[in-house]
Amino acid sequence: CLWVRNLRLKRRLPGPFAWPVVGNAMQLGQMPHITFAKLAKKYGNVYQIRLGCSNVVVLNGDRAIREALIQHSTEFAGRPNFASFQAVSGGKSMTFTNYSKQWKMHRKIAQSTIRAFSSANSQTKKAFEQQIVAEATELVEIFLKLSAQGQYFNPAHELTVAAANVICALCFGKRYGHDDVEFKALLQKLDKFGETVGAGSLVDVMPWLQSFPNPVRSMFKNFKDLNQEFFGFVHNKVEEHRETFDPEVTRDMSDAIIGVIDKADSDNGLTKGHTESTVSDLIGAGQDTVSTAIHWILLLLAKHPEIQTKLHELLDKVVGRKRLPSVEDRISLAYLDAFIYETMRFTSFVPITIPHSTTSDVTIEGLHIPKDTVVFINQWSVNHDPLKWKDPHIFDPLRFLDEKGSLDKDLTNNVMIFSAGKRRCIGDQIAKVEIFLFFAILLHQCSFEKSSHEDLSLNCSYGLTLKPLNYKITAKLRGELLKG
Ligand code: HEM
Ligand code: HJJ
Repeated sequence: CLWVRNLRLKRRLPGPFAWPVVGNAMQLGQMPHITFAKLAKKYGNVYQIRLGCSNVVVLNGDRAIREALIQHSTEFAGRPNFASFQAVSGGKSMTFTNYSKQWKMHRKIAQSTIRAFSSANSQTKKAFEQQIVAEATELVEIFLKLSAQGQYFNPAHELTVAAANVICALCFGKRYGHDDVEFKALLQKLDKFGETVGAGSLVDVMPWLQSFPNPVRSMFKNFKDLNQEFFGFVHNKVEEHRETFDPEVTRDMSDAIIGVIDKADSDNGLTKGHTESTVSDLIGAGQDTVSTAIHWILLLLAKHPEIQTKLHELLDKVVGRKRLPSVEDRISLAYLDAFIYETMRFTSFVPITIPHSTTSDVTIEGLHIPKDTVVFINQWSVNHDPLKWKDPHIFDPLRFLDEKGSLDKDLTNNVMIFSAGKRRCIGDQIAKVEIFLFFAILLHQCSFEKSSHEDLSLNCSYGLTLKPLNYKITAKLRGELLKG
């Protein structure tokens, strides 16, 4: 009977030949998501590779990924027990923790905290938007300073500070100046976070590399150090909040989380360390993703001046020159949203999700995957599937607009960058508001240009997020400077 079952279920997973010791690690290349999409053409959308001592199943394309993450949501909701994941937030991160009853509780708390401070009522909504406007207008001034006498600059650091300030204002009720050297240095170190936890990183799959000096071991040591420093920073801030905590007055997200985790009467297993870890997950995610999105937007604006001109004309028609754009203008600015969706699709700047693992045996597209298998979800392959998108390699925001100039919701829903299912991003709503407002205000106030003798390249560094490599632009003020 067992024998019959094995015959029926165990169609071996397809995949490339794996070398002894390293497996397929040497074949991943600079951009693993592109290699994975190429392998899918040969082996199908579900196949297995070997990285060091881990078997990894790679899922590609809309159908296989949705079958896994939505139809089999619980089976694919796990995270692998990687050593690097243990180094994040004192091992108590919600994001880097395997599926469990306690994790479900933790995620609910993080989700409802985000909702409470961004969209729960008109007052929190307004305060959140106001914070973004303040950061965006300050960013405009800084960009104009950096562009004095037609100079060219790289916006990366200023964008991280601006995005970090929005999420720090929500979490701590405090923002940091662009000239705060300690804060800037901390953020600069965090820049390397994604290289270690991104899919295909060798830190977790070749444990023997930890026993003698080599680049992978230094990467892991740096990763542990930066997490300790960042967690220490968040811990100090949360401690200050504990000392001045008043159950009657919830000042910010830290207070709210202290209120539900530190002071919980139910025995949910969550401890004080989970309070800090919730805050560091939110700040870590909030500064990295939103700044990367705007970084790509500025690069693509400078690369496509004809599109930028159209966007300027639209902003001047809908908003005028007497006030700044606001979220209320969003429905009339569908072309801006189309540009944002096309940036997310085209760059797929989170090309592969955070690694998943299976929580039990599961069958996908007729293929059996055992419990505790590492799973990579290739979002890039969904966004570049030629059967789904016409000329996927071409940047064209208009693909998202219908004849009436409205956003085509069926199409925008097909862009996969926030993942799907039980591990779907919980910051997608605030991210979209932030990106829209930053983009609209920067563009309303400035035009962005590349240097005439330089063709902007789309080269980027690989990690959890893809970041553009050192390009330079200049900002020119359009008309009068407005304040938030
Ligand atoms: C997880 C994308 C912004 C909080 C994720 C994941 C992706 C993602 C791909 C992994 C999902 C998976 O493993 O299947 C993005 C993108 C963003 C963005 C593209 C911006 C454009 C944010 C923001 C926050 C946030 C602003 C919060 C302030 C989280 C959290 C998780 C997560 C807490 C972990 C969920 C879990 O493991 O259960 N995000 N994110 N994200 N994101 Fe985002
Ligand atoms: C981080 C980027 C970090 C933590 C956690 C503790 C919630 C980036 C994508 C999704 C976000 C998923 C989450 C990550 C939180 C980051 C992340 C970074 C420091 C952190 C795709 O992860 O630059 O620094 O400290």
